[in-house]
Amino acid sequence: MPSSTKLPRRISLTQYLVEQQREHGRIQPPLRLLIEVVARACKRIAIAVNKGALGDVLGSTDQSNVQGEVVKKLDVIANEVLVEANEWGGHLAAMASEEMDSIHVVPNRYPQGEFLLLFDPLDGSSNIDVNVSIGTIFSVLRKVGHGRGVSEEDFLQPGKHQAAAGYCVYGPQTTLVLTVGDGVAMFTLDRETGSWVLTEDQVKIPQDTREFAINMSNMRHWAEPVRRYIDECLAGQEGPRGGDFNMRWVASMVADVHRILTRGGIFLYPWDKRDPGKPGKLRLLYEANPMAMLVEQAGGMASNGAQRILDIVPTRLHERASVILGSRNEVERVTSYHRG
Ligand code: AHM
Ligand code: MG
Repeated sequence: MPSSTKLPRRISLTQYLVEQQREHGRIQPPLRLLIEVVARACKRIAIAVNKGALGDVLGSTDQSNVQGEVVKKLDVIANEVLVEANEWGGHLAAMASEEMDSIHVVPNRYPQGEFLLLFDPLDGSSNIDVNVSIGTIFSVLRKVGHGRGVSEEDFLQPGKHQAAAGYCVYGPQTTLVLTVGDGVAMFTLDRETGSWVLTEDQVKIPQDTREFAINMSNMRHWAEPVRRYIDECLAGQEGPRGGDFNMRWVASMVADVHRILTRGGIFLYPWDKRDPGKPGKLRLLYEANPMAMLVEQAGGMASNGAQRILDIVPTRLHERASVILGSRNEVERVTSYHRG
């Protein structure tokens, strides 16, 4: 008898989502469609990122965005890809993006759905031209009121109400990381077949870590609790922590958070004294919230020093937040220094 060759069981993103729908009842078909459309858009962005100089996608435009930052060509391309891919499917009411001053309501010619999609189309913009990992971050909310009208106010929900969140990192591998509220799953893009393959499920962040990520050049501006925490890490074996710490800073939040989800660590982009009225650098709704949901779903912690990031009630679409996230015991330590 010929022995049968068994193919390794590969679970695709579609299959994972169908199982989330069918077996766990966690998501409904419109949310499944939404996530698949975002994932498909990320594939297109990955192709543009990979082409680099050959695709004439590097460099800056002559515009700046609502945050006053110079807009790179890939920021614009990624934003357009995400908007175009998502506006016609009937699953969305509106979108918001780091690269758009105000919300983009689904045009009247398309049916309107119950979800709101928020994204940073190309995070880590300073790394685009130097061939270092960058990514797309996204967050999904439910529109609370019924009827066709949708306004910026509908987006001002605390992160704990996110229906799904994730990011795609364009690095040596293209990886989609997703939560629909049932843990964190990672999918690697198989370039030959064009499909997202589940390569990690129920990701768990180790509770302890000896690795921190922070932009050290801002040290002189930090608040006392952050300074104390990093000083203690730097003191190493001879200091109060009794052990050496390592520093890693990619300057792409997606890449830094991906490392933390993979092997633990703590990431800080805290409030600092340069502009005291500004809560931090990173944007709450489409950077801090989706990352906080992923980190919490993986057993980690995400705080702004005073409260859980997912509990912050936003007052503005492009609001910023102080961000401290990652391995639970280290984030807990930094927040205890803030309380002290
Ligand atoms: P961006 O969305 O304009 O790319 O800015 C966000 C990025 C994060 O990815 C990263 O953590 C941080 O800004 C890097 O800041 P810095 O330039 O201070 O290193
Ligand atoms: Mg960005």
